[in-house]
Amino acid sequence: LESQPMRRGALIIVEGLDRAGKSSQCELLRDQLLTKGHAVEYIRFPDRTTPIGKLIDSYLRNASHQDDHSIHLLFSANRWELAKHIQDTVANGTTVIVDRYSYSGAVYSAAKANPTLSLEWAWQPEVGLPRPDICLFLSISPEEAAKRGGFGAERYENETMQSRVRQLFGTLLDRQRDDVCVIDAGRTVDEVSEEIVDVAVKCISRLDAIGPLRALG
Ligand code: Z5A
Ligand code: MG
Repeated sequence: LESQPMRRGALIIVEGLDRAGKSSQCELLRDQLLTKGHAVEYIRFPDRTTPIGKLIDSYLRNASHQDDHSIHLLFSANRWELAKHIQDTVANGTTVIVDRYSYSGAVYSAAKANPTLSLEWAWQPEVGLPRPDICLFLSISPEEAAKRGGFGAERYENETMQSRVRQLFGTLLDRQRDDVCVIDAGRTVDEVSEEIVDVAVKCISRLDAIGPLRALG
């Protein structure tokens, strides 16, 4: 019997504003892909379980202070510590779904309007990380997001940050537009999920044309 060559998994990033439904949709996508017979792993950033992740968690809960550049590099380091795992998992045929990634990383830090922390500066530590085969950006209006509950108690959950984040996401996603698919996340959970599963399945079927996992530039 001739053995089939091993097909790699896809790297699917889910991004978006607060309360856009990223985590809900990542779980639904994982379940749908599993039902269709794909091997899937779901990871989220920040990964608050690692030693670096614990520093990030403390910072986000306002339990500790960090210099803006320093915390930015910790968020990035939190991705680098999982980069090899993502590469190996994808190479072994498992599709990896990631809840927030470098896009959130660059945008939230740049939204602080620190004069020495531009979007360009913030993107640099992300260069070389595994590049998504597709980045699904869950787009939602401030009005629609507000209907899903008020701001939480974490550091960036306020109006000023959120409106800057919205604007910066626009700039960054335009620059990375080859990888991005914008999803209208203001619809019902099921409507959004149906489109996401459809885009993800198409992405998985295109992997032969894409070739091996690429790196962010
Ligand atoms: N951050 C950073 O600064 N740098 C980085 O590198 C990274 C992150 C990776 C914590 O992230 C903070 O870290 C975040 C960015 C920063 N700061 N802020 N602000 P996080 O991912 O841990 O944050 P989160 O609290 O888990 O996610 P979220 O954005 O607030 O929510 P979500 O995952 O997009 O949504 P959800 O939890 O799936 O749903 C929210 C609610 O809406 C929930 O009650 C759902 O039941 C409801 N929902 C979901 N979908 C729908 C629809 N379609 N209709 C109606 N209601 C819905
Ligand atoms: Mg979430």
